[in-house]
Amino acid sequence: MSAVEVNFDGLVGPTHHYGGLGPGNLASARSRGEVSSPRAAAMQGLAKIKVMMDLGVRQAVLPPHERPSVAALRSLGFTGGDREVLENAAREAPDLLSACASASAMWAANAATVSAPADTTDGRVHFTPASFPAELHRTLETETTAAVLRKLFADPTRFVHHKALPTCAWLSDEGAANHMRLARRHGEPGVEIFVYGRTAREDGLGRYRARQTFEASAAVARLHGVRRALFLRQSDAAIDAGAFHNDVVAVANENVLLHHEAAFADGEAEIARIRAACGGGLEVFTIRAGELSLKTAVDSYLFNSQLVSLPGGGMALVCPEECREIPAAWSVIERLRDTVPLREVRAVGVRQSMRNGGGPACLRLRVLLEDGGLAAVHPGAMVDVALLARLAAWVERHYRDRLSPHDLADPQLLEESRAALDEVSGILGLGAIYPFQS
Ligand code: SUG
Repeated sequence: MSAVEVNFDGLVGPTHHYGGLGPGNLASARSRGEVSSPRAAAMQGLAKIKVMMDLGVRQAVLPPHERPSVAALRSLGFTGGDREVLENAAREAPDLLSACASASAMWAANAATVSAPADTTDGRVHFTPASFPAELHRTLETETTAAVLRKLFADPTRFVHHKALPTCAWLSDEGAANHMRLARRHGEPGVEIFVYGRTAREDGLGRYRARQTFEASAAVARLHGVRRALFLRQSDAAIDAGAFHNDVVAVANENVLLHHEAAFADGEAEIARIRAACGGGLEVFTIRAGELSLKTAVDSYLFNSQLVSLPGGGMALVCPEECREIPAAWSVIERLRDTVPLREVRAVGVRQSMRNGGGPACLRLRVLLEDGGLAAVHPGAMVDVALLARLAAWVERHYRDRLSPHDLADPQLLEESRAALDEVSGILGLGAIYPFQS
């Protein structure tokens, strides 16, 4: 089977702000309360998409979600008209307002876990939207994500959509940020690696509570009918250093695994298990703490680079700009150039997202599709140069240049946001997908 990878990037929404909402996410905690620029954030996301397209990688987009979610605030007991709901929430519970206004759906790597057709027993692509029981702002994403994925991947002969796992601490699931795939090539059967931080009965042992449970990972693997699934435990040291998702300390593509030596609980033993499961041809690049400390790995987000296959062969590493500014990170990349078959290295500036703990890889959901599957994807979401230009003009028209958490109660922001979303659902040909449109 031949297959291509399509990267579905989350479009940054008009309410992008710094709420300090991400547990164990050091950048998010540090940025809390700062003034954001939704326009710059959205443009940086589009610029990254352009870099990927120039490399020959297929790109698609996922729309932002409706924020602030007045419906969510109402479900928390705020009453009256929209303006009143926002005002009361801002006065009585500003953190709830921030959560209900978060543009976090931009981090599409968390939208769902996706299994490749070559890995599943029925040969279809399987999707399970993430449930995020640990964070209010993220659990609000699940319903819209599920609806959007069903629209984009509508053909039941090729795509299977599972319901998100029950929203409870035992089944804490944060999607593809804790999921990797290794195979000789995209189209060949592979090993899907599910990385978890704790088991259901553990309370989270370290400084930060692990976000993914083994039980959630195992349930997703079962639902998807993954033939060869491997479950690895994240190290507490990595979680405590700020690796709240596995994709902060490891990245995989085809037959290449790049990881920090402290990424997994049993270090060498876990790598041996991966080698045994994958058989020959696997290339593992272990970055030692002596070369790059865990702290510097988290500061630079080196492992949150996108490692992608190029159409002409070889791979590209699309890293955050921050890697260029941190000498230890850049020298790792320089060394990898000579060892991993890296034909291209590109540094992208996604600083607005990085300040909330979202690097290049967080902003995209990888979907492997065989040829027929690619043709079956909703065409309106596939990005070409014309769509990219339309999206840039749309951002310019609708997005604010500055936003502070105090602005979230501004009823005008709600209006602006709805106008922007109404237009983008039309641009992407998605029809009515938002509650305010019905
Ligand atoms: O879940 N940040 C996100 C970042 C997600 C990054 N994704 C991956 N690693 N794949 C999170 O912690 C911060 C929002 C705020 O503070 O306003 C936030 O939710």
